[in-house]
Amino acid sequence: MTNGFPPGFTWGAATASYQVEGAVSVDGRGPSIWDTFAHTPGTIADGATGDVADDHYHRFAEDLRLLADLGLKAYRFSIAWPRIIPSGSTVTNPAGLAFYRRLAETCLEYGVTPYATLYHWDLPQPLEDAGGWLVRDTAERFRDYAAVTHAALSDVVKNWMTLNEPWCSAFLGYGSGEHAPGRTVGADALKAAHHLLLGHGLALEAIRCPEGSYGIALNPAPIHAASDSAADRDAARRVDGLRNRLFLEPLLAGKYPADVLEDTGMTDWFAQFEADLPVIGAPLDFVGVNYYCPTTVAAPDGPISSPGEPTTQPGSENIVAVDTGLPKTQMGWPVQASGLRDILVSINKLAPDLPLYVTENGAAYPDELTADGTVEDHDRQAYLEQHIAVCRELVAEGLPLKGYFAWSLLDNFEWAFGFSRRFGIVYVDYASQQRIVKKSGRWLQEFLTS
Ligand code: IFM
Repeated sequence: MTNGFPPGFTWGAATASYQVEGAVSVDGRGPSIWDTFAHTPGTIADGATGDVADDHYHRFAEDLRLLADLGLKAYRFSIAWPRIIPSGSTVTNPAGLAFYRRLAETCLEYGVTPYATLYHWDLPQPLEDAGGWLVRDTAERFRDYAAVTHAALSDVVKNWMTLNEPWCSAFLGYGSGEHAPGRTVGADALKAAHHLLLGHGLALEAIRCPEGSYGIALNPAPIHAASDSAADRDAARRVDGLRNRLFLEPLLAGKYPADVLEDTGMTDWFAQFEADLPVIGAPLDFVGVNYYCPTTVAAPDGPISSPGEPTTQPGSENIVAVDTGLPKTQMGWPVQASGLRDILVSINKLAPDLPLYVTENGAAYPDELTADGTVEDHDRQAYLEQHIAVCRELVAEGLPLKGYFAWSLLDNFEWAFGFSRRFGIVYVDYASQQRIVKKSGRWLQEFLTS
């Protein structure tokens, strides 16, 4: 037992391609929707782009050394589709595959198990130009990309995730427009969600082999009603439907939640695609949970819906998030570790024997590099301690929780927030690209090695 965790429990840290790699025009990489979006004025808080980011493309060996020194035994990274198939379809770029082979081989050299995610949001721009996740063809192209990538790397990478947080791709990308590609039609978010899930299912069909382990990383969150009133409880049902059940039910129970399709006026649209449900709901080897915070919601005073607004809540546009007084991270996200328990237990109820991983967990705080070169991020350490304690309790209770990945190994490009939010257990000085292990990283190291 390591600090109350069984010996086989996986400890890792995670990153994602566009957030850390940089080198956006190197070795034949094509443009992704995030290149286009970040270069569009007004989209990113500090006007930043991922052009250089952490320069992980060139520094991955140093970063992996650091990860291994921290006592971590697994690295969750994502593969950039536009490095592998720059135009999105047909022509494969051997240099892209070679990069991820070097990355995976370096992991193995350092005793670190690679966990690869095939899609952490960098859709090749030509596919967005052809309709993006609003068209079925993108799901099919994703299957082809997954097949080529898996065939080339499955001797060195055994753990695969198809998608990262399809809720974000669909609802932030196509509903609210806060993320690439920046589209803002509520109903489109649901269409995108279906094509993402279909892409997941088709990819799984194409890559699954007995030696590998295959899953998906979701970002479910507990949704609480602000009061016991029927209106607030209905608001919570609606938001829970969009955030959680729209993804968990087709994946784990083979059906879409009827109430969500009804609330959003999408019942007829989804009815055309019933035949996709067995593909989407094919058995998984694990589900990854990216957990940050719970949400509490209340019904609006007026009408629940204002169609036509940019929104992450189609059919429930006017539902409001309520501040319950919990401490918050720099993202404004309330800190409540028991939410991790709630979400893991609820997934376990849907799929009792399915192995679960916490594939992301962490917090942004305004870190300061002190004059003596340290980052004393007590809040982040406390956040990690509290959430890891919940994992320990759940494992002791017999929940099939198999691993925990901190988000993130490195400070990085936090999407619409640019570099203004730091989630790393390792500080990155973006000007010099120097890496400095934060106090939270040292704490984790001690926790894992003591
Ligand atoms: O940085 C993101 C990551 O890309 C996906 N999950 C949430 C993180 C923090 O916002």
